[in-house]
Amino acid sequence: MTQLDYPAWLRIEHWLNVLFLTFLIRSGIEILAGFPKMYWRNHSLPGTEWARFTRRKHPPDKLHDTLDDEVSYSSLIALPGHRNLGMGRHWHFVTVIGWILLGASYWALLFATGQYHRYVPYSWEIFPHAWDDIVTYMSFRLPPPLPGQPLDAVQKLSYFGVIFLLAPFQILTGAAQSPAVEARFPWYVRLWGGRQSARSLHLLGLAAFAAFIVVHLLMVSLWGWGQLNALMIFGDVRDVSWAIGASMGIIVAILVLHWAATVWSLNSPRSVQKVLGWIILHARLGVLRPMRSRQDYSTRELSTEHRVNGKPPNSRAYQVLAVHGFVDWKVHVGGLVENPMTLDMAAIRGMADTQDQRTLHNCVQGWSGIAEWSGLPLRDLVAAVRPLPEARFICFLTAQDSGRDEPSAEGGGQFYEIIDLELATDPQTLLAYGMNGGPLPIKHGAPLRLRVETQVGFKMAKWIEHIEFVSAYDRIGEGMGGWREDNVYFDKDVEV
Ligand SMILES: Nc1nc2c(c(=O)[nH]1)N[C@H]1C(S)=C(S)[C@@H](COP(=O)(O)O)O[C@H]1N2
Ligand SMILES: [Mo]
Repeated sequence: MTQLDYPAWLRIEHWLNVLFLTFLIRSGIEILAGFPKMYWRNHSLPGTEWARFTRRKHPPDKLHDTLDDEVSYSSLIALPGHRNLGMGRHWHFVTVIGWILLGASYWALLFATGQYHRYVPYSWEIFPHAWDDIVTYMSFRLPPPLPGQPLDAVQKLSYFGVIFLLAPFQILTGAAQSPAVEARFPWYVRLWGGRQSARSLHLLGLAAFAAFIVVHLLMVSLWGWGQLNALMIFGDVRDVSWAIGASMGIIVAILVLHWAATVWSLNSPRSVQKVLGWIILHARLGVLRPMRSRQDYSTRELSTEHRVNGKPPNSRAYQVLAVHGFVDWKVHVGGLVENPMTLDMAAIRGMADTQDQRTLHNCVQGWSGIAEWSGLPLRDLVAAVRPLPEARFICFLTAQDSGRDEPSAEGGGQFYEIIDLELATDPQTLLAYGMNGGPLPIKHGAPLRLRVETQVGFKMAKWIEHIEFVSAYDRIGEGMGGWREDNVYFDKDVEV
């Protein structure tokens, strides 16, 4: 049998795992702060949460908008803390790429070197053994290791569970929260009981990881802190005091990295957004961008109440046009196109047969809802205006002025969002003018809003009045690809 020693790769990966896991946990808590309420059903209906991590309540009289749900956590638990969902997402996604690569190499090496014998149980006998071990621990004694093996039965089972069940579980429930994955494989999100159930399970997975870490540290101290540190540093027990020093050094280095990531994110979020965003973008475009939305929820699954993000335009012009159901609303479509157009709503409705789709909406904050959206497929509009070869992006300008309409938001100016022209080829990318069988309500973007079903909600501009085909966006706003990207450092291409 393989000798179950502690080869260098195992020791190195152990400490890298500490680094990645702690980054994942803190950035995950930052994401939780974006919407600190947990649900089981896709609708995330107010009042049906099974857990909440905020004490804040909202006055029921004003139009409730989900931005009001975001809370601020301390940097001690969240990366970076202080209400920075955009930064939390960047750290979570960049770390998860590293963690998945680490995990894949760990599994491969476990099997290639025979080290998997340490963790994979040989027989069902292990369960009664594990029970005996638990009883022994509870009487404050240490159980014997399994014959000829380094671990006792509960330890072996716990490591097996964490490495082969819990880690994949977190990756799979994480993937079930990606709008691109949900749009392309609606059965997959159903498998987890829906979007909110996947989110809840992901949080319970975090709780299981946290419990494992606490028990692991407790066990290491019970079994011999110095000796086990020596095994994890040098692979043998000769230099216990050096090993304790070295592992303390590694832990301090990890804490310094946490501190540096926090300070960098709080002081210079734009550069974090650019650097980490660049890494994440390439992973996304390779894996998630090719996914096309194929959603068709049943009418039974529609949410009775769909949450709202963003406050409607509070201008005289908008109010006046609303009085007559926006018959005079004009949408200018231009830029790098052969055939620019100015369309009223009747012209937009007349361009093609109305397409209806029942889809799951994912807000970046974490809530979801299902609605039926009706409108003009964006690709039909694209075909009608004929973009020039230089056109690469579509910019949606809206009638909403954030400073005027949403004074609590971090930033002002006209709300706009930019998508890659390529996203218009998705058959379910829609310019919606109807919702749930009626006209599009004002709070949901009347008279015209975008639906990009493979992306997160904030890309789907509401109250659209101008559509411009452009070759670059670096000189629009802060040059990050949209209002949210400019002002709250979200990522531009949000397939997760
Ligand atoms: N003009 C404008 N469009 C917007 C927003 C906004 O604040 N202003 N919020 C976005 C976000 S974050 C989400 S989740 C969706 C919410 O759509 P709903 O309000 O119809 O649910 O709209 C998006 N479109
Ligand atoms: Mo959102």
